[in-house]
Amino acid sequence: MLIHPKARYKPYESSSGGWGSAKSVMEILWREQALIKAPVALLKQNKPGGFACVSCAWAKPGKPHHLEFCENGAKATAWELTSLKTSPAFFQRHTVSELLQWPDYDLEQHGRLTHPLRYDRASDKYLETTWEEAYRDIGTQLRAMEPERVVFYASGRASLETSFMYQLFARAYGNNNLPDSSNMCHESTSVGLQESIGVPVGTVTLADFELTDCIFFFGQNVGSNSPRMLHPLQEARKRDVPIITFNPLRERGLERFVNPQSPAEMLGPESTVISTQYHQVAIGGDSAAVMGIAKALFEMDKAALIRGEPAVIDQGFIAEHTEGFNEFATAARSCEWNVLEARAGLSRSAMEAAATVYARSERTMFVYGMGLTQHRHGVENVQMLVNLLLLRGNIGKPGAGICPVRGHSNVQGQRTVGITEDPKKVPVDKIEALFGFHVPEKKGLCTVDACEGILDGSVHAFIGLGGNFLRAVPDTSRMEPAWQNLQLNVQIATKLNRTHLVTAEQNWLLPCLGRIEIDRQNGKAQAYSTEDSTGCIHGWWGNSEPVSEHLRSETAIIAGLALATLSGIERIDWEAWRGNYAQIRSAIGEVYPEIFHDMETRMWEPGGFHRPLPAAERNWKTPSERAQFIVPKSLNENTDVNPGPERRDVLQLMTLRSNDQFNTTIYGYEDRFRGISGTRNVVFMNRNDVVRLGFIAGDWVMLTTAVELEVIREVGPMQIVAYDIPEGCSAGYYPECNPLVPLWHHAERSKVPAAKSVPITLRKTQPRAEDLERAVPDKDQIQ
Ligand SMILES: Nc1nc2c(c(=O)[nH]1)N[C@H]1C(S)=C(S)[C@@H](COP(=O)(O)OP(=O)(O)OC[C@H]3O[C@@H](n4cnc5c(=O)[nH]c(N)nc54)[C@H](O)[C@@H]3O)O[C@H]1N2
Ligand SMILES: Nc1nc2c(c(=O)[nH]1)N[C@H]1C(S)=C(S)[C@@H](COP(=O)(O)OP(=O)(O)OC[C@H]3O[C@@H](n4cnc5c(=O)[nH]c(N)nc54)[C@H](O)[C@@H]3O)O[C@H]1N2
Ligand SMILES: [Mo]
Repeated sequence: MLIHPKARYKPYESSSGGWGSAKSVMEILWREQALIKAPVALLKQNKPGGFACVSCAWAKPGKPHHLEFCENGAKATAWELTSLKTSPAFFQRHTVSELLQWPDYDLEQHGRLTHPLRYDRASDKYLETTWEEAYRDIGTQLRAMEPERVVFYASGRASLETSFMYQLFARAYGNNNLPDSSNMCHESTSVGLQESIGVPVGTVTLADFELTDCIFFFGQNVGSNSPRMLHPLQEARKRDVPIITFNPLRERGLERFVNPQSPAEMLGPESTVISTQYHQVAIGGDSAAVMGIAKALFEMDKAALIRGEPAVIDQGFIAEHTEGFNEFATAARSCEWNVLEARAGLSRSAMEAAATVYARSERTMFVYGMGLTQHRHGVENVQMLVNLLLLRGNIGKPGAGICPVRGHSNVQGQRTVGITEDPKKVPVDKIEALFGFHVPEKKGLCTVDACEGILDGSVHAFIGLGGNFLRAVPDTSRMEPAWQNLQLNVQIATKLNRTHLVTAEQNWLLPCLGRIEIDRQNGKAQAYSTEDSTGCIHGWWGNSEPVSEHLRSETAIIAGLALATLSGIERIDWEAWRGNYAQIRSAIGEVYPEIFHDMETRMWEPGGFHRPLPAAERNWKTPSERAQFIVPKSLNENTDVNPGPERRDVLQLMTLRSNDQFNTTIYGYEDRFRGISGTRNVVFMNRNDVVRLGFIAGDWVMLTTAVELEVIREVGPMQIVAYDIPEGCSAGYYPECNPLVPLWHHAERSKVPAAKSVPITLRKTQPRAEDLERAVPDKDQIQ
């Protein structure tokens, strides 16, 4: 186990990137004992002929940098190529009950899973099994179940080939129960953009970054979560492109950047200022802020017309391409500045400053992440961005558009090839004609629905294609006991995590190859493909020897399960597909010819091939065939959990990633840019709130959800860190804070858990012995 360094809080003074980044990479290579394999692999990361980074979904350029990876991509590679192993001998030494006490970090840090395992209740241990036994027994059990009671979850990593097979497996088995991590992430984007501009994905590509003259950034922590994007941002800044950021926290990566791959920058004093305006919007205040900017634009437009100057609002574009403008204009004009100021937590001048720069630019793009989507009004937040872009014709021209920054490296691609609970979003006719089985009409379960089904006992079995479902979902303290009533828990995974340890009646742990490993089928190395955040589809090869000869590829595992489960009436040659992935790609091309025709050659184009994006050509696939202005129902976040103005003890909590984690995978206890070291048990608060609520920085507190008090939702002890965050707002780490998020508190329509706006109260408590040993609040923390 990790010996925790002393916990420490010290504000970070340097830029993002830079020497801190280089040091952090070396540390993890050392710890994972991956110093030999990983550096060789890193040279091939995100390169033609190499492999797609297993970390984020950011675009891969056609002409890559010498080292096309970032600090966190390097950590992800080291994490996967580790020499450490979690073998059957490990499970002989530790019971599952014992492992349940281990923190997430320790579980994964122990290394890669090496053998297929079956849980044995008598000894409370995972025991080695064979692939034949696993397929046979799981198949027998699935055949005996009602298909509607089985869930097929996918975390967003698996390749297009694997994902395509997986959704066919679920549908041929008899359901559309295909929740995926996107249900907790950018589903608000898929719903919002589809309605507004007729595509479920962003319209921006890397080429647009070279042409843009203004970038707005909402609720995305680029320095930690998509650091490779700092390169195009830095380039844009060198061209003097303004970058206007909206984020409650002052995130280091959005402030200054030193390119760790540039010797001149590493040795010199210069760093690039990233954000030219930084607006610390209140949590959930973005729609109000954007409405304020729109209102300012209307006022500027009116003034310009009176002075005989060029218009600010692009009436020509609006008349030709949009619908709903008048309603939106009326709504924006009728908003009161004082209401907008209160909701956004920003001054009118701040909103006007942003509007002024926006009005000056010709080609603006809006970039955003979880700070917008994971709210009660996540869908409307996304649509508000579109409204503002449409006012100046900023969709469908070079250098402009909307850019959701996706999470998992193939999460967007999984949707493209059919991983969705909604059969209306897949070409049912083609699937039925080609594969000879009936696709169930009934809508399946998304993530929140699946959780409800687990809680009410209607879901009986769970298959996980990667991920750590039980840690990632909301309301984890309620979910874990209910999970134990499942009859079957099958997890295809690379490393051990908590979802494998909270046991159902029957549990199987099926270890798979990672993306960086060579996947040989019938003696031949297989290529595979993924789609990045900008809709580009790339082919890849793994290039490291697998850590264990007992691993199977995800594709082979799904074929094995399908062969053991399905009746055989479907015309899918699982054996042939498993032996040659080109055949899967050819089937994908037949089901989705507009996107994937000639994929076998096109996926090797430098930078990948771009999927058709009608909105980027101003071809609007909406019912009205126009881009839609959509007036939000409310500018008030959290209409479902609003504690009321009299509850001054309630803070809004956002749950965030540190710089040392990939989702529930914890690489370490350093959140360098936020100055946190050695711990994750902290809550960030405004200094005035700390004092006003009767605490001092460094105090230990329990956090409790401030609604539905009959259900106890509590985490802690957490240590208070006084931080530069707006009053009334607070922040803690995901997944530690997930028990605080009520399952029903999710975005309307997209059902993305509202993990960024949880009302909480704090209660002073005593630290545990192990907390005390580590906790040393900095002196400057104590008022
Ligand atoms: N290294 C690393 N990379 C990752 C991941 C990882 O865990 N580690 N995860 C991957 C995945 S799956 C995803 S989805 C992405 C997530 O990447 P992000 O979208 O950056 O997600 P978060 O870390 O949750 O942080 C969201 C940001 O939103 C801000 N924020 C919170 N609430 C609000 C709000 O109401 N308004 C505004 N304007 N801002 C707000 C927070 O301060 C924070 O800076 O990254 C992907 N890449
Ligand atoms: N409170 C709160 N909750 C959140 C969020 C938040 O911001 N706040 N963010 C949400 C978001 S955006 C997301 S995307 C979800 C993430 O939810 P998930 O995708 O379910 O979780 P991960 O942590 O990415 O999954 C990690 C596990 O994946 C397995 N794994 C890694 N690589 C591979 C592989 O190549 N193949 C296979 N088969 N398995 C692999 C490993 O066993 C590892 O333990 O969490 C969501 N939950
Ligand atoms: Mo995500």
